[in-house]
Amino acid sequence: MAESMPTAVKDVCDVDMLVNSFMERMITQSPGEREFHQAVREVAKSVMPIVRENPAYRDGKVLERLVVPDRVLIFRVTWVDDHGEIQVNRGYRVRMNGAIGPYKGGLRFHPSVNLGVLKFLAFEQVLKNSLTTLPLGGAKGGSDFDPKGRSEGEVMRFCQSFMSELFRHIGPDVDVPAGDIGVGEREIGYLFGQYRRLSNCFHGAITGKSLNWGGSHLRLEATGYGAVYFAQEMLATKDESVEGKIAAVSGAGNVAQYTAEKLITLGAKVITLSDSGGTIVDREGIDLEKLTWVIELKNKRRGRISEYAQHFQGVEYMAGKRPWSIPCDLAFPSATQNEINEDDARQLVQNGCCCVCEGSNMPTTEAAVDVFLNARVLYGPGKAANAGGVAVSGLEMNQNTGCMRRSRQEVDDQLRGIMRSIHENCVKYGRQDDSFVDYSRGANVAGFIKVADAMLQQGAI
Ligand code: NDP
Ligand code: 2IT
Repeated sequence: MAESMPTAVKDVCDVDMLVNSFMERMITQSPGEREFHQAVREVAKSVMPIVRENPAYRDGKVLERLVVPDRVLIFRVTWVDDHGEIQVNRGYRVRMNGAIGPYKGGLRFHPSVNLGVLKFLAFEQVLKNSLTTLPLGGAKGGSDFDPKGRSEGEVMRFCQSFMSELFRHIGPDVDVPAGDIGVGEREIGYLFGQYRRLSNCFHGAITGKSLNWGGSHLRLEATGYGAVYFAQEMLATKDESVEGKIAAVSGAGNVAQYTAEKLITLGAKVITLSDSGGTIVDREGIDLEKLTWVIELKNKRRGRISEYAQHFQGVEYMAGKRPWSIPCDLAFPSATQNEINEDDARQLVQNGCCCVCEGSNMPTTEAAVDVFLNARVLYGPGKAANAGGVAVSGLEMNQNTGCMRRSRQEVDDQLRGIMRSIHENCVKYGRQDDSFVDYSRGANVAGFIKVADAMLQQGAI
């Protein structure tokens, strides 16, 4: 049967077989870690042809090594709530790969956090950090602590207890955490305060710090702005721009807020935001004034997005729903993983969406990615499109080392330059024979080659 197949078809079958057997082994070694398996499969499909053709990668077992963390820290976080009751959470730091620089990646505080989720995030981070052009290894950490409904005092005590263990494992040349879901400016402040107290050092062991104590201009905005810059680059390949386009954004946190702000500034009409309760649809468009209200609602009052529909007129609230049924030209998933499924993807395509740009990490399921690629939609995967956040973290690190601060304009220019170079790299490795760019493949291959080469050069470790 295989012998009568055309060479190209046989090639695809061979690669599929290699991916399947690699995945089987990998799943046996890390059972039950569903999101991690999903993230690895997506990358393995892209890079397997290169591994197969390159004996150094194959014999060096680079892919096999990449899916086993360099080290995993798991620790107990004990703290006392406002009622005097002892609470116990789990803390984690997954150091996935340190071949190209000190470990770097955010901390997530959310009840859904477990080892598998953090391994998927750390794995994505390795390739993302490689794409940024900066010398950063990949890690992720966090806790199953849920900040929702907790008082300021409880959040502070939790952060202090978490850092009381983590502080001995991090440092500016070792491992540099930052924010992610549930870890924003407030939590970074408490975490850094405790780090400084215990380590007796004031240096850049954490990024996302406030501007007046070592932070960088634009770190707060960087992920959202970077995602829009990446969308601009993708659209430019079709002589298109974001101006005048209708955009659906999911989430209402850090990434969603600054994605929306940049889109509005560039003349797009942003019509949705969401949180874990549901989606608001404002067909008039969310302007900068309304967005300032949302930022105050989410960052200060810590309220629900449903309140937007009560506060502003003519706004629909879709309880328990995500934004993807609403017709739009551009989609910016910016909340969490697996928030676009196959049906959502079909609906987006049917409604004429031409560009999907991922602010969140792995928001699109495997089947949904295939829908976008088959429909020839401009699809910017998270590890490329949301790399602006960690890139400006890298710039914060080198400003800390040099005891200096770059201007907002300088950082913005660097961020744009980095997003442009990530886009170029994706095009280089992702362009197909029909000239369609598979950005997912491009990002995976470009990110992989740099880390794989460093691993080979550093020997069997
Ligand atoms: P925030 O905590 O600031 O905001 C998260 C938003 O997503 C909230 O609106 C939250 O709603 C919603 N959300 C979280 N979990 C779920 C869920 N399970 N179902 C539905 N909605 C959910 O986090 P960020 O904005 O920082 O992060 C958003 C995404 O961007 C994540 O995937 C993160 O990994 C990624 N990212 C973040 C970067 C950063 O620098 N912060 C950098 C690169 C990527 P609710 O308040 O109801 O929970
Ligand atoms: O997913 C991510 O890239 C982040 N949460 C940011 C990591 C960082 O170190 O700034």
